[in-house]
Amino acid sequence: MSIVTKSIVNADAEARYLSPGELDRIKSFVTSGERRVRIAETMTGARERIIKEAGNQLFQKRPDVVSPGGNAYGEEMTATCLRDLDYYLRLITYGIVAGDVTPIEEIGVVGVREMYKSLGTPIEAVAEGVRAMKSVATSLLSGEDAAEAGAYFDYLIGAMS
Ligand SMILES: CCC1=C(C)/C(=C/C2=NC(=C\c3[nH]c(/C=C4\NC(=O)[C@H](C)[C@H]4CC)c(C)c3CCC(=O)O)/C(CCC(=O)O)=C2C)NC1=O
Repeated sequence: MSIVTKSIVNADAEARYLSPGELDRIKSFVTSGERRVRIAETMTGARERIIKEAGNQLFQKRPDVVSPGGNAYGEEMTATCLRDLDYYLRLITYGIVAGDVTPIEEIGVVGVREMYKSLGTPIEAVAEGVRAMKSVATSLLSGEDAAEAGAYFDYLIGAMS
């Protein structure tokens, strides 16, 4: 849910007008809209490069995950691992457009620990992959855009740590 929908739902539940604070938050959401959409466009357009380079960085840092016995060992498992990175990059673009981490949280964070535990996937290595995506993605963005996007990656990394 975006901040607009959320504020309206909350206000209507109390049959009241939007408060000055809510209008303020909506204002900053609207003013930052063009920038957030631009960031999402850049990241969406560069998704293949971001995933590929981040994957290379991850496997260099954590060769164990792609070695015999590793969770991402073998062509098929490595592809599944990169697919997970792609999932997370997609969720981050949702968050950036919504101006809110809720889509990332609801789709990709709730229950993630248990999920990776049951799959035998080391979650700290997934977080390392997200960190690598952050570094590749932010290198494609200007300073202010990089800082804005970085916050969403940081949220996800924090949720996995
Ligand atoms: C959009 C929300 C969403 C997420 C996040 C998601 C994750 C997800 N990753 C999975 C598997 C997997 N995930 C990985 C990922 C990795 N292994 C490693 O060692 C690396 C550190 C890491 C890559 C960064 C691997 C290798 C598997 C396959 C494990 C197996 O089948 O044994 C599975 C099990 C089912 C499947 O194989 O598709 C799910 C559900 N699915 C979703 O719908």
